[in-house]
Amino acid sequence: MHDNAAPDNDLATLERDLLARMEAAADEASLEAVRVAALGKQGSISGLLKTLGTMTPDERKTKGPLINGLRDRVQTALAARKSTLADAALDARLKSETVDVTLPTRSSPETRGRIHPITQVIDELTAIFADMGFSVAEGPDIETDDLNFTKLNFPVGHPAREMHDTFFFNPKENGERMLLRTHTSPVQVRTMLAQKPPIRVICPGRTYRHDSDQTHTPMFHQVEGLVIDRQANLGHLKWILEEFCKAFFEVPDVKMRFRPSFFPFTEPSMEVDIQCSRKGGEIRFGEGEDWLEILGCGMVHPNVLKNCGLDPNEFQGFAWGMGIDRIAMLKYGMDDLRQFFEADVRWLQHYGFRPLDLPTLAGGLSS
Ligand code: 2U9
Repeated sequence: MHDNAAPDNDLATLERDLLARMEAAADEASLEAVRVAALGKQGSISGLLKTLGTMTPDERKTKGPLINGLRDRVQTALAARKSTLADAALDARLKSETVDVTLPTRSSPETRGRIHPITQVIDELTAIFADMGFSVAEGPDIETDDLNFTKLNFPVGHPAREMHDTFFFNPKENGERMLLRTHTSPVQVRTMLAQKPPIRVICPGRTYRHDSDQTHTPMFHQVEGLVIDRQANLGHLKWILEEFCKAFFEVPDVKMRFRPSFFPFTEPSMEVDIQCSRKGGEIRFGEGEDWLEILGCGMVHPNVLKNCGLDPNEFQGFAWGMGIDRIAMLKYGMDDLRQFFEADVRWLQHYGFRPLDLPTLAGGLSS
């Protein structure tokens, strides 16, 4: 027998010892320590395997299978114990990390936020008029006197200018006075100056007048529409407004009433009422015998066409305007306009809209 070679009974002891340590290992880390002690670089079995090289061929013939057999059995036992420990660890984790699927989900900021009713109504208007072939035009809040008044046929010094309760800026050195636009009409003027007919635009946006009570705020929102073509007429205007009212108030039919009125920029001019019922303090559209004024409209005045570079003998058109805040209040039942602009999150939680419920004609405007 070679000096280095372990006697057979030592191999049996080593095997028993390793198997006992494997059994005693309570987790995968302790088992790994047993593996390193046996099969690592300095491990007991690795040491035995190294002695094979120093043995005589006869000795190797007898000891080789014994040592290799020991290594194989230890490796198999290690793998079996490892899998048992892994299963036990997984069981323990599954027990401690149970998920209660009945718990409510935590809402994320993008679902917790709310869309302001004005934004919602502008999105609704845009969806309705886009479906009828209109595009959306925007312009600056600070305007020139020329675009806000003069081009729209408000003669200089005319009392209609005063009726708009305009916020003026201090005059510039050249005497020109800028102002906060009193209506979105200058956007249509800009569109007519920049584009050739046919024109079909809606212009939603902020407007400003010196006025404040339950139904007026110094800043409010309007949407105006404009169609310019060779043949555009009041029949087309009536159809567009009827389709708009049905879609916006989400009713299958609505009666409308056109009353003569006056605006400097349209001739003839009309105010439009829609049919409603007011039973129990609640307004319903598309039914009842009452009327509610919702917008103004008319054929674009020939002077306005001329001022915007169009020949009134060649082109004609119609326009309308309405207060967005007012139709939002009518549709969604708020009674004080001032609350729209108080930035009170409790009000917004109540009256606001979910950010991912975008209004579409197919999917519903306000579902
Ligand atoms: C151009 C030509 C014509 C826009 C129009 C009205 C009638 C109207 C009011 C409704 C309620 C404003 O918010 S409100 O106070 N507007 O009644 N607006 S026609 O006419 C135009 C605009 C631009 C170039």
